[in-house]
Amino acid sequence: MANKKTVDLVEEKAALMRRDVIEMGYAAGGRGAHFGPALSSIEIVAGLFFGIMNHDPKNPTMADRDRFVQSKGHACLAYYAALTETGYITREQMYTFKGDNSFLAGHPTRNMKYGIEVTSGSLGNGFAVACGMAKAAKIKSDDHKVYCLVGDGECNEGIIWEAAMNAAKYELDNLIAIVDRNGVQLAGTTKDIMDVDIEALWRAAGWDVVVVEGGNDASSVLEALQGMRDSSSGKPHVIIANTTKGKGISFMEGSLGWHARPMPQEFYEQAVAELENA
Ligand SMILES: Cc1ncc(C[n+]2csc(CCOP(=O)(O)OP(=O)(O)O)c2C)c(N)n1
Repeated sequence: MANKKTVDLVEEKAALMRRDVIEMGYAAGGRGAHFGPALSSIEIVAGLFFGIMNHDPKNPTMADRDRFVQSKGHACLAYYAALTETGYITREQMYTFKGDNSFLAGHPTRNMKYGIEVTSGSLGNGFAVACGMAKAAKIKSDDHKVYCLVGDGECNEGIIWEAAMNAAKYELDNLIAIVDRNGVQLAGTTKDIMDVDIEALWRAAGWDVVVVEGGNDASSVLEALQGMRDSSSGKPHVIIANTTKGKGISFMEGSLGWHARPMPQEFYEQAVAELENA
């Protein structure tokens, strides 16, 4: 069981991060933002930054820090919200999202000063980089972990399986992937686009697999993350977290239309009201 104090902290931070996602995305105006993909992953990202990872916002390059790679880079609003709430970036910087000359682009761009480990956004690539980082840690006998957030649609990418098999071959048990299984991609549901049993695929690739039914429940997510962090199975680990795309905003939940788009004022006001009354 996850410690109650940690669960409470992650829930509190998750609520703040949801508000940050809405604020940043709205401030981006006509440039739009990926709302649904960020909101489904909030408890996973909050759980990592506030409950699991060894990291220090005052020392982003600390040698033994755990690494976070957001392979589903289009969901960067969740990442930037975590960087804001932990103190890697200021609120003022947060509001520059997608602005001219901002370092907070529409997909994460490596910037170690502010805790952004890996450039990502071309789906699958971040995961392959994470596998390489875990292998590098093994070579150097470093004992930090590498956590990598992947989308369920992203699991359709060939590079995922090439890298996954490689990670199993090299027994990268310092690598923990979390699949945000929200069931909705860019142009359809994951079932419609490619109806495959990803649990079986990860197992066949040689990974330890755990499925979390409550992927938007802080306690369930923390328990799974702790279990994988403490496991010494000799295999890389994957948590398949069943989540809801757009979680927390009624008109975004399960919606293809809110994968990515601008947010008109009336929707912003409704979203803020819903979060304030949650
Ligand atoms: C290699 C590559 N192909 C296509 C895209 C365009 N794209 C951006 S998000 C997305 C859907 C991703 O779906 P999923 O992994 O399920 O993540 P979710 O948005 O549901 O969180 C696609 C196809 C991309 N970023 N990279």
